[in-house]
This record gives sequence, structure tokens and C-alpha cells, in this order.
Amino acid sequence: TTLGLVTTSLALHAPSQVAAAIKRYANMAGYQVLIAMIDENVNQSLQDCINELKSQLVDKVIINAPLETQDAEQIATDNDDIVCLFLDVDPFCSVFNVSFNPADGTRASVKYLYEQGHREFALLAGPKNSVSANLRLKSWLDTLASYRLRPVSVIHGSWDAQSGYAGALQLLRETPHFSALLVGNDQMALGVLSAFHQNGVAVPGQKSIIGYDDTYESAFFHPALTTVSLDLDLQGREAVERLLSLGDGGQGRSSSILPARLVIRSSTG
Ligand code: IPT
Repeated sequence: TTLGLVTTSLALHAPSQVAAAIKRYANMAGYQVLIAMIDENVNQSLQDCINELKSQLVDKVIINAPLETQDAEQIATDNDDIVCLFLDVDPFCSVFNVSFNPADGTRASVKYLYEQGHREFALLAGPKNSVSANLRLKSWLDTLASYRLRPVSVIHGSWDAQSGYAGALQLLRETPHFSALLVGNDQMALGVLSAFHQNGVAVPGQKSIIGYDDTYESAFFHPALTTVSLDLDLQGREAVERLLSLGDGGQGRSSSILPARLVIRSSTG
């Protein structure tokens, strides 16, 4: 009657929204959720977190932390006494997962901006150690290449607003000649909006911005953010349902890939 959740920092909007959904749907099904948050500052490992949950007799664990395919497979093998379901892995890898299509929303973003007449793109991707950040970046680059375009610059942030703010200042300083900026998530886009505003850069007049996630706050940024919408609530629900419908021996595992779609608001033109 208890599910486990090992999660990356809940200070980030997307994982915290997913955790809330997991708890809600589990509770509705009569299950409790024990949460173990990976604290990188104290050098606590994913396995430490799983062990913490195992010691509470949890035998089904949702893992929302960025993992390369090899690492996810290793975790699954090392913990075959329980069921592990992964939320932040390459959707096409072999481990049991519920994740988002990493390409449909990114492709739609580039296509939309291209059709609006944009040719000079800057990319502010998520951290290099995140699979999802890399998949989104790759899809932006591939789509731009299909239009025979290369970005004016590619930089990386660390998902939070502060890094988006710093990244935007760096772009304005080093390669200011872009008209469109694709950002790896909405929190970084929030920082970008703040930096542009402080420097008198009009959005979308001078620069169009597209984020990624569409967390609850994104429609309330100024201007309201055009972004790739992930149904994080649905991801939480699917994860819970897929775990709870497994047989006693954990048989019946099937992964699913959820769509991501572009939501056009006011930060693009
Ligand atoms: C991913 C979010 O898109 C990003 O904003 C950040 O919060 C990250 O998680 C944290 O790891 S969503 C993930 C399920 C791919």
C-alpha cells in the first residue's frame, strides 16, 4: 500500500508538479507515497535514496532523475527485487518508463518560428548531464538543419531562473544578433524575460522566446510564455496506474511515451 518516489530537486517546478500528481493519484487509489529527494549538495546517491525506501518495505519505486540509458539499466538490474519505473530517461531505452516524446514539441517550435520569418536562432539548453536536455537540444539542431540553418549560439543553463538570467546576459554580450531564442525549460525562460526586460530588449518585438514544460506559472509570466506543454499531471497519473496494474511478480510492465505540444502565447511573434 505504499509507493516510493525518488526525485531530483523539488525546488524545480516540473519535478514538484509531477510529485504532486503522483501523490494525488496514489492517494486516490488508496496508496501512500514515500518521497526520497536526491540532495546533490550532500553527495547523496540515487542508490542511497532507493535503499532508504527499501528499508521502509517499499517494493515499487518511481524514479524521476535524469539517467543515461546505461545507468538506468544498471539501476534496474541492481534493484531487481523491486519494480523501478523511470520518468527521465530516453523514451526508447529498454527500462520500464513513462516519458515524453523529446522531438515533437521542439520540432513544432522551430517550425513555428521559421514560418514567422525567423532565421537567427540562439539556443539556451538545459544542463549537459541531463538526457532530456540533450535530446531537446539535438532535436532543435536537427530541425534547424532541415531548414539549412545553424544556431547563432548554443549555451547551457542549469534549469533554474538564475541560470536563464545569466545565460541571457551572456547572449546579449557575446552574440546579440538573434531574433529567436529557444529555451530548455520555462524556469530558465523566466530568467531570460527578466534579463531582457532590464536591458530594454522587447519581447516579442525584438526577440521571440519559446520555453519548455508549461508548468502552472508559465501562462502568468510577462509576456505570457509560448512554450512546449508537457502534461506533467498525466505523467504522474500514468506512472501510478502502470505500477498499480502490475501483477504480483511485477509482470505486465509496458512503457509509454506521452506527447508534447507547442502552446502559442505572447512571447513570440
Ligand atoms: C524536466 C523539465 O523539463 C525541466 O524543466 C527540469 O525541471 C528537469 O525535468 C529536472 O530534471 S522534465 C523530465 C521528466 C524530463
